[in-house]
Amino acid sequence: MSEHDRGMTAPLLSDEPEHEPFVRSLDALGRWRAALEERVRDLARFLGEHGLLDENAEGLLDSLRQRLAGEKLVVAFVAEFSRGKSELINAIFFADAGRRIMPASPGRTTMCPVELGWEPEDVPGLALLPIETRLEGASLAELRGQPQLWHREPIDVGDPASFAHALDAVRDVRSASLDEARQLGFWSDEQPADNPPMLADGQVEIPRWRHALINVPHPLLKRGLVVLDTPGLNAIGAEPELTVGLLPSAHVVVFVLGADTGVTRSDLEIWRDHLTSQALTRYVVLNKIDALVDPLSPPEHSLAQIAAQCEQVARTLELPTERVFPLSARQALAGRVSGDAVALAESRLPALEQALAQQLLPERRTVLERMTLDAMAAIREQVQRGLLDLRRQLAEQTQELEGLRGKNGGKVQLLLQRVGAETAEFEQCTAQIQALRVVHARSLKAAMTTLSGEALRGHVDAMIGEIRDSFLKLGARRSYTQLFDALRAVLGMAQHQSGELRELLTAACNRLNGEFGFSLMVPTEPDLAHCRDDLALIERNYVQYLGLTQAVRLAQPRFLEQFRRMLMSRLRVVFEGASGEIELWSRTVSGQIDAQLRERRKAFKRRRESLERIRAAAGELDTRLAELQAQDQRLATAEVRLQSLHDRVRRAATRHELALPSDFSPLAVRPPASVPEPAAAASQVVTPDHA
Ligand SMILES: Nc1nc2c(ncn2[C@@H]2O[C@H](COP(=O)(O)OP(=O)(O)OP(=O)(O)O)[C@@H](O)[C@H]2O)c(=O)[nH]1
Ligand SMILES: [Mg+2]
Repeated sequence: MSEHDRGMTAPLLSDEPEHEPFVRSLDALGRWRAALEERVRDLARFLGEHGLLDENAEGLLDSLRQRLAGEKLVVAFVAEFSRGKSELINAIFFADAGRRIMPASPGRTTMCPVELGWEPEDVPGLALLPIETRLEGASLAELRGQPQLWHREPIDVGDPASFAHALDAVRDVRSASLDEARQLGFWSDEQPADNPPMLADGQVEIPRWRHALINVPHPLLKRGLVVLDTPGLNAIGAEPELTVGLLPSAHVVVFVLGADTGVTRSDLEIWRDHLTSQALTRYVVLNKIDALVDPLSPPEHSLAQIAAQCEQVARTLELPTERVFPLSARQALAGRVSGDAVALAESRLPALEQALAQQLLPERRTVLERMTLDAMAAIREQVQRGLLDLRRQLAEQTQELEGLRGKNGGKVQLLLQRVGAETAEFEQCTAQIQALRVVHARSLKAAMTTLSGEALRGHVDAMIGEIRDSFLKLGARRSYTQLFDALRAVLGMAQHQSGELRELLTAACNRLNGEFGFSLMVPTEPDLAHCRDDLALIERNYVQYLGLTQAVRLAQPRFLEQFRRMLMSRLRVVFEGASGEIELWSRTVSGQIDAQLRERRKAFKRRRESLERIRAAAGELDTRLAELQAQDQRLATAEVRLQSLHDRVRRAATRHELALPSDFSPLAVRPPASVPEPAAAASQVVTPDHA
């Protein structure tokens, strides 16, 4: 059946998500995140309304909410040409459209990486980055922020036929002169085997686009899933960005093989060159098992053949057999579209979906849960301290006023003098605080310089220089290892500097607490161990580009430059993260000082004002005391409410019903479009918390 001859059979992207296993589990994760995000928002709003949200806690809550709401889950499909990646994506994600959405039939090769996702700020549509942008050397990440460079086409999401038609653009090619093809990286005189065939007029065919972004409000994409469809090997080789940038940042890679071809040499090359990193969660699909069915042999025969082939694949790729999924994407798509449960079961796609649902989502959840609980603990401590401080001041003031009952005007005058003297005494702290600020800023700056972008660039450029100059690129691997040793030392240095800063701050704060009655507390400096882990991960991820077999590519200035940019952008994230943590931590201390200073001054002012009012009218005393009591009551209520808001966040975070829906069955099949399915399981997973 061709792409365009099928009518609209079901609404695409209906808000009621299709209840396939993977869909349901992802949906549950999405709901869990949304519920949690809402609880965090409640808490933030409450803290804000009660003036309990200092800058630091606000930053913490903001970034937590952003990650809960916005973090993407990237699943990449990688393979040699024509193994069935696009068809597999259709079967898993777009069967509810009732037709084939991604182009996937003979001769309809995907020519550029295609990223499917949903950004609600943008309209549904297709954005295509022209291939010529490669000449400028800017990385994809940089170009994402430049909308004027992208060619845009809106998509009518209500119409699957026009949606599928728009996606045809990912197959676009154009002809180019040999020179241009060379410059764009599609023609290599050294490795002619991968070159595109030459046309009659001496030109060659190259992809028209460098990257395609498809923005559609698909139920899964709306919940933060990003699907990456990649073109075959040739294009992978020509687009270092894909392998250096996009694949390492994917959370899961699905590597597709064809049962009709087995593991070919070029399949193995892709696997070895790009997918051996231990950091990736990898699944292998042995697609097209329908091709192994021989009508003349008994079915057991082809089953045994499939099993044997899986064993073989697992051995060759050095993976456990459980990670190899034999299936037929074509049969699965057909089965889903026609509502044929038997065909879907025979396709064996549900086993892959089950594995993705069961292993992947709980993993992501654990990461987010830990992050939320950590943030809650930090905020709890800060806010609690602020509240305690406020209540203590109220108690002191109440006590002072209680002492005034039945006293005469002279006594009030005396108290006013005492407040004046105490204020003056207290204000002596400002000189000390000022001096502390100067030393603090200086030490912080030293740590920031250690971790700065310039320092990082210096190290990376030195390595690139060494590689560029090294004869036959023999020393590339060594320069690379040295770079990471140097970067580890940099992190160690920053850790040491922040330790020193903590000692300095602790001593100063203890003095302020002792002399002026502050209740300052310096939290432990951030532990940069996880940054070292990130560094190790990047090191492992990219080392494969420096082997001897890569010498030819390393010799290309364009590749080396892109490699440098990619490495810089990944390392920058780690270093900026580390320096951000140190800065935030150090701000909690200066923030505390500012806040307590402000509060204390306010308290002195309040004391003075209430005494003055009492002096003016004796009857004020009782009113004032009642006011103080009411204020304290409000704070006490806030404390209780805060506790319950916190508990709600924690409960929402640790809800463990995210397991698969109870009626999960790997053989679940989409019912025909006309039969409404109860929106059961997913909504039971996270019931709104009205506590
Ligand atoms: N028999 C059979 N053919 C399949 C199956 N899945 C895909 N195909 C066919 O294999 C060919 C390639 O499928 P695609 O999905 O376009 O493959 P791809 O990996 O995206 O290929 P490129 O975009 O060229 O890299 C098409 O003709 C599909 O119809 C399957 O499960 N069984
Ligand atoms: Mg394809």
